[in-house]
Amino acid sequence: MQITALAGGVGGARFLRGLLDHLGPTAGHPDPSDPQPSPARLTVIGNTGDDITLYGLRVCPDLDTLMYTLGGVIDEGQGWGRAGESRRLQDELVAYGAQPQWFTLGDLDLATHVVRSQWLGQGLPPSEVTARLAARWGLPDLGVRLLPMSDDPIETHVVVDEGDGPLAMHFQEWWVRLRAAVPAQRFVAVGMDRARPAPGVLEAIAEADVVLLPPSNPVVSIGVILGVPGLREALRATSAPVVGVSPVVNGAPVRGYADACLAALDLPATASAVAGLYADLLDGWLVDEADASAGPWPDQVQVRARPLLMRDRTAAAELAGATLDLARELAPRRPRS
Ligand code: FO1
Repeated sequence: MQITALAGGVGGARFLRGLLDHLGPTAGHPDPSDPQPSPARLTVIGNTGDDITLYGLRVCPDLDTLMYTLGGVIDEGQGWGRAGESRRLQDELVAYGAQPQWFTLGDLDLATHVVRSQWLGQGLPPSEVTARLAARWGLPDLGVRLLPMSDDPIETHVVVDEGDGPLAMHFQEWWVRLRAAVPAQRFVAVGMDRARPAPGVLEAIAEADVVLLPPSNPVVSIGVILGVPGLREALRATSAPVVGVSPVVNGAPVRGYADACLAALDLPATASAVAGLYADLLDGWLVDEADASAGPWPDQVQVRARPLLMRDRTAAAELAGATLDLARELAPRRPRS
């Protein structure tokens, strides 16, 4: 079974790790003399709108969170960054007064950004750089192919008004420095109009048996991925069922500030409002048991209620299994174009 998933950072990564736990080990290397592992069973299309250049280095938080989580080296407590991290380099930067100081980069994590920036500087496209980085953490051996949504630079900016009129800032400044406490008026994906899907993205959607929307932020993660020209159309046209998991439980995001992002679209933080954002492409929708009777749901979407909180890896694997069960029930689906 070929699975394709669209994913943001922590919630998406934990769900997908649960999916791999549920699926069990890959067939491994069918031919021991061939260094190539089996073909990917899971293609993850990651959000790159959160990407930022700091100290001259390209940082890709969502791709790295996916890579570190699936590769088993994530800082579990934070949900992002490397386990066993130290901060010596950042302490030096602070001592020099280098800016910004509101974004923490650990020493081990910095190596990823240094090598990524070096390879990008040598002219490799982001999709090739991502594949090289992911290979170090064994993702191909897990049957996982990690793709950026686009090789073109796209950065999410947030327009706020702190009293002096509209001001645009990078998404990370709003999310990390301001903790989304200043209301966002709107989000602008800078570069989106000229962007194309990265190589392999449209094929992974067209050739999938199942497409999953894990519990990621519907506006600044999944919403930004869906904004890449051609991607939404590909999801409407695929014959694979598209099944999503609500990132909102009982009126609050499971993690992060999805409520502040939905408010910028004049939407409440409800599983129903999030489903509405995907209405043109969604076939199945998993909501928490607390939201079982909290529609309305988009026409033709099959809704199932399950415990959605991924308290541990077992819970995440059970949730992923329930998502696949619903997808199997709905396959094959008629394209929605
Ligand atoms: N999130 C924070 O709240 N504070 C940080 O200092 C921070 C640093 C950071 C460094 C690397 C990385 O890959 C992620 C990092 N994150 C940090 C998480 C990230 O900013 C956001 O959670 C995501 O971009 C939203 O999906």
